Amino acid sequence: MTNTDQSAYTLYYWTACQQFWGRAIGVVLTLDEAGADYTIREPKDAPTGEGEALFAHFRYPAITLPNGMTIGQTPAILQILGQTFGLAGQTEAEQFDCQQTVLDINDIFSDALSGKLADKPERATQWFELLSHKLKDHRFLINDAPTVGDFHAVFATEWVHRKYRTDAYNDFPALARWWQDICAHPSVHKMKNSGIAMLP
Ligand SMILES: N[C@@H](CCC(=O)N[C@@H](CS)C(=O)NCC(=O)O)C(=O)O
Repeated sequence: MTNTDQSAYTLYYWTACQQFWGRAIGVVLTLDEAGADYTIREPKDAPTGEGEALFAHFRYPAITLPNGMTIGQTPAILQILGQTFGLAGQTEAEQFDCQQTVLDINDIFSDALSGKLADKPERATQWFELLSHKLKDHRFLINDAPTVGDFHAVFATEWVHRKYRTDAYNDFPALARWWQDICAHPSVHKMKNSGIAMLP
């Protein structure tokens, strides 16, 4: 990360990620993994031109890309960055899988946040079985290296632990192994030891 306004990417998120990483977790991990040149600023600093106002510029993260466009919606941002940096699968099949996986993960996050996982543990089991299946033949969710799917899953898992169960993956050995591996991955290890809270 740099602190100049000349960065190729400018991410806008609450507190400029000085107090918590929150929904920016996957985006920041992706930028770090790629070694991208980026700055994080507060939402009040986001562009307010006509185009930006049209995409409901009150929910963040949003990111200004090197081409000058400012984009919102976390899964869309992850998709763009993943494609740009080769962190969204290598083969066509992996890339398609990665697109679905990011949205699956987003649903798991929503179910955790809304209390649906706690209300219906069988739903949690279905999700965790699906993720375990994705891990059947490789170390991370799409292949043997982390992708935007894994980085977004760090965010979702933090919410699963907070709103459902801290031992949620204990009955799912592949998922428990994945969590250990992704937490030991350098960009994730750095974030989790940053002194900044993962969630608000
Ligand atoms: N669908 C959007 C939702 C973004 C969102 O709700 N962000 C929250 C912070 S994590 C926010 O900015 N909330 C402020 C508000 O809703 O006014 C995404 O996935 O990025």
